[in-house]
Amino acid sequence: MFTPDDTIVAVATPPGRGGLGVVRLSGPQAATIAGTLLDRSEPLRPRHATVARIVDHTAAVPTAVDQVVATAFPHPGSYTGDDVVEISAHGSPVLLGRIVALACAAGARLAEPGEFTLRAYLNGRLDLVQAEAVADLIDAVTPLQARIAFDQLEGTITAPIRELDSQLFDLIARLEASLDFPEEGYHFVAAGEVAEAVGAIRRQVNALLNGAARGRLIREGCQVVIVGKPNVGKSSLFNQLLGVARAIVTPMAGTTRDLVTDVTDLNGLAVTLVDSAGIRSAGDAVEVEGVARTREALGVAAATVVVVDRSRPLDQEDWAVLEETAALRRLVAVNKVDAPTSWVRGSLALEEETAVVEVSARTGEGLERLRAALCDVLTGGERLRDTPAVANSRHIGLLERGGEALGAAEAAAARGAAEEFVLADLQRARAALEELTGKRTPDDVLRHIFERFCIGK
Ligand SMILES: Nc1nc2c(ncn2[C@@H]2O[C@H](COP(=O)(O)OP(=O)(O)OP(=O)(O)O)[C@@H](O)[C@H]2O)c(=O)[nH]1
Ligand SMILES: [Mg+2]
Repeated sequence: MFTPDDTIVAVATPPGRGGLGVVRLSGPQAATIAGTLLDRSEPLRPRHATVARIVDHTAAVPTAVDQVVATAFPHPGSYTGDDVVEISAHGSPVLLGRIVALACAAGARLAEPGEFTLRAYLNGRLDLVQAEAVADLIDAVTPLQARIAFDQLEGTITAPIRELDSQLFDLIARLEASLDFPEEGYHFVAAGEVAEAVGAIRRQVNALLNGAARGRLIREGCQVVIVGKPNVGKSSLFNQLLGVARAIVTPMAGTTRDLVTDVTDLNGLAVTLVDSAGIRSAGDAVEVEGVARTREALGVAAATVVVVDRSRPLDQEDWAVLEETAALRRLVAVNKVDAPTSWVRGSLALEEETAVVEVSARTGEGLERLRAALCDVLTGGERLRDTPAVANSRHIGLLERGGEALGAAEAAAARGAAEEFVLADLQRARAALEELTGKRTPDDVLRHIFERFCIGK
């Protein structure tokens, strides 16, 4: 995986047909290989879009394959930090495949998934946090996810970590100097000063972790299950929230028998909505299995929407569902408010803090309120627009590890422990930060991170 000396090639645009498709070459031979594919005698002018033809010289009679625009980006000022040539061809998988094959015949190797970004990291164009941001940006399904990923690419983590690392480095150097010249009895840094300096760094690490839980929720998305007794309008509500008629809706109780899932953008959160079989004790074998699956989904969901029908009296089955979900993070949707009312809201007898929203899955009334209330339940009421810096569990784990080591160093310094002890904790903190940015990251972690990419990225 870590062989940066050869020249790699891949289609950089998604599979399928389009107006354009881009083939990317990266490595020391990129310009030479592109030269053998293009019908031009002189080399490509750096950073200039050049119209040219791709010619297949491996055929018995050289044949033109496509008209393209080729751009050369000499090292080190390219995406990967290698010499790069990008060839914009017409977006046909047949053509693009042929161009890649011709590049391979001329000496290139097919790129592994994520290898372009891996090279950018190995060549120091991006640190590890930024390389991960590229993957997140490509994978984003909501604009908010894309924004957090782009901020991360722009350095919301990289810049403060670099600053913290240099503060740590300075402190470690002064402590080591004090250790190296003990006989002078001179300390390059006073004991009280050490505790204070470490405390300042620790607080900066903690500040980065502010909103980390919300960041993770935005980045990873979450699952929300819609439950209720049969026929209350779960599937209707599910379809409304998705904006498409995904699940079957009928007037018969027991319509939905299996879990139906789909992803929706809930005010910026990527929420996997799960429509479930109505919870009731009677029913055939299929329904029993459906209810078992509903209970399983309830176990892993971040939140639950309990649907009740206001056009019919509440009954034992409603109470059973309300009781079963009482300990979960939930919201109660009082559905069918367009129909004549059969009971008043107070009849639910819920504790004060449970969010109750009146909706009509038929008319769409109250749907925006339901979305907002669900978002509040998921985020604990924190505003999603204030985007947190940290969203990735790897980053959160390492920052916590760093913060913990700094806390230990601070405590050791405060009680006047020998420099060696303080230093050991500071080195641990520094190692955590260096693993975060990839200055010192084990190969298996790197492999795991770059596996997420697909070919051409
Ligand atoms: N008047 C009115 N009828 C609704 C509303 N929501 C759903 N219905 C009707 O209620 C019936 C049941 O709706 P579904 O969405 O299938 O209910 P469900 O909870 O998924 O039912 P099961 O899958 O059988 O558990 C259908 O006839 C819907 O048209 C609403 O807001 N107002
Ligand atoms: Mg249903």
